[in-house]
Amino acid sequence: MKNKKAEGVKALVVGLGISGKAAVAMLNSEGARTDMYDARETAAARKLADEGEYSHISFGDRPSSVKGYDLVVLSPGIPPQKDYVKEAEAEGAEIIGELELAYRYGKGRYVAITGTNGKTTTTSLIYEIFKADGIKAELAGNIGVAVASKAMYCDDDTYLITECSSFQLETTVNFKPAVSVILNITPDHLDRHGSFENYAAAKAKIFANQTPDEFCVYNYDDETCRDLIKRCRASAVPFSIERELERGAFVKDGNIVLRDGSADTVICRADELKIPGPHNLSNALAAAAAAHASGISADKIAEALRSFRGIKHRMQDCGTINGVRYINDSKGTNPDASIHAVKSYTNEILIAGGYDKKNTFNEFVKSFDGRVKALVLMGVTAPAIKEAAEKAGFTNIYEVNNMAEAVKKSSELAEPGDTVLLSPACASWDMYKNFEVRGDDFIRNVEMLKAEK
Ligand code: UMA
Repeated sequence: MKNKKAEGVKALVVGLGISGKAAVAMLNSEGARTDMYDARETAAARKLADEGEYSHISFGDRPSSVKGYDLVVLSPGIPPQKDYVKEAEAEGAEIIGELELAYRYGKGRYVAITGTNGKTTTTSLIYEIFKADGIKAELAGNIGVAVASKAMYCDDDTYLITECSSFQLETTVNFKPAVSVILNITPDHLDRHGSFENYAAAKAKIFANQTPDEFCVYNYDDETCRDLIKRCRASAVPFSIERELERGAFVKDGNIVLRDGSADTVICRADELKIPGPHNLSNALAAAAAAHASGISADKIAEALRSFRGIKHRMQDCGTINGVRYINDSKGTNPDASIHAVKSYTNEILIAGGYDKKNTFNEFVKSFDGRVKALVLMGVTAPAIKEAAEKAGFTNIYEVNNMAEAVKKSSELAEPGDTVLLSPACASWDMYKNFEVRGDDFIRNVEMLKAEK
């Protein structure tokens, strides 16, 4: 009979979305007694409670009780600073997140990827490389798949290629990936973490438990990454699009090169990549270094790098109408991500604005630099972006109420040869459930425009 690792454990799972549901399933299969709580009473949560063998479910401002738990498992969207979480801790509960739970009670080896931007692209690319080599691998994490839902069913030889957000890393304790990757760290989620230092510290937890027989791939071009890595005990593998390195991944004579000791291995030409922009070259170097550290051969890495076409909602080409290209970069959920997108095109009609994460927009507006012809704004941050743009001398600004108006206005403003770019520089949560729904709304409106023309 299966040895149940959580036999006798009394647990509370907080949040019943993608992560919470998987956490409940894992805890129950490992023999824990699991209570559940969600601020919102939804039909789905009710169904969970009615159909399962769960002990207790509560809804509302706080769980009905926080006493008597050994373990409280937080969904990533729940800040550990919440009063009731602190109270549960004071009552003796250990507080962890769903990633830590999956690591403790599940199986698999982890390649864990974090960074402010490029996580999803790099995670997908690493996954494609592993697949090209015939290695058992699963995509997991912030990419939209609860880690527990994969770690529960896989075997010890399966690689869990896991996208890790700062929210997920913040609540880890023992998490120890075989390979960690830090892509870049620029201000984001400051409303949740309180300061840039706290945010960077959450990201650094990705390598906190690693030892010299494991690898940490990091961006040598990013000062914060270089700084953080001083605290890392894993074997550090830098990558750079700016310089040749003594060790690691970089570009030499137009080739992507991996240097290991004195040996250089050419992977492929940088211009063979199908994903645009310098940031994607950086992502490709990170993926190549992570795959190489996992023992994958140069030709398999090259095969996947050459064929990878990118993913939905990240600078996704939605087609050309009357000579105007429409690009969906709904995943541009912070200024830095959108700066990369803005810098990848010219003659742009830019659609931006959304949920207020307390980011500033001065750098974002600076990146317009002759590339952006008109700015179409929507969402809560529209006034803040407008103010930053006007301060920088950019005045061709239009405010709209929704995506339909944004796409319509942009199509009226655009001339053949222009690019209409949705890259909001903000999360979507003021108007949408998530960035995918926002991107789908953009695509739907572009499709309607196509049908009209
Ligand atoms: N809830 C509460 N109290 C709160 C907040 C939320 O009870 O104070 C409840 C909600 O009512 C809801 C549930 O918690 O029922 C949602 O939990 P969640 O917000 O943690 O979301 P999940 O559905 O579990 O999805 C999470 C990640 N969401 C967040 O980090 C906000 C998903 O990342 C991730 O794909 C998924 O786990 C699987 O790992 C999304 C995201 O926006 C894409 N991530 C941020 C980003 O990329 O910038 C970090």
